[in-house]
Amino acid sequence: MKFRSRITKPVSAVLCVMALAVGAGTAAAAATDRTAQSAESKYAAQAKAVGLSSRQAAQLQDRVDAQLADIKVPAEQVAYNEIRAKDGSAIITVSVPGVANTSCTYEYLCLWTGPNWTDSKVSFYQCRDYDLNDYSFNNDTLTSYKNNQTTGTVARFYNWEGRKVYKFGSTAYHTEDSLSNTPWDNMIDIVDVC
Ligand SMILES: [Ca+2]
Repeated sequence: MKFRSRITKPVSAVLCVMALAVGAGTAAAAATDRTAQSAESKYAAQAKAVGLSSRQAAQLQDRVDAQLADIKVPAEQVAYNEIRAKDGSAIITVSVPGVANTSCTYEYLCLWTGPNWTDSKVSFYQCRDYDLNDYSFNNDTLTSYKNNQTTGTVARFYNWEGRKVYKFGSTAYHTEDSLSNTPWDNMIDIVDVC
């Protein structure tokens, strides 16, 4: 007991100071909480609008959170199933059961992990190399894509074999419903968008 009380006092003094510090930060924290809450309720309303139950919406939000944690570039959630790279270079769309997500915005190169433009999707905009793994679109999972960039724009697809190895190209407008018809299904690691 003696040992315990000897350390308890300084510890409680520290806790007291910490509590004061927390108190000072409370107003700012509350404001942040309110912002987060209103975003959460906005996304929950969007999920409800496409027919998801509260439980499904919560499960989807968990998946969005997991993908946000997995993305290696600065990014933020911008819709109930959508994450955007803060530099505008990419949009990640989390798949929603029962909600078709086969579209590809004009001037984007869109990739999907599933055949026929299903499952996880990422849309790239900038003319540069993208390492798929940086965008929570795991390496070796690309199966379908749409190249909806301006007509004639060429996207190039690479496998990592100790170095970047070119596998195939795609000239807009062009779509591939399944790479399982090719030698390159679940292989690509790097895409040079344009
Ligand atoms: Ca690979």
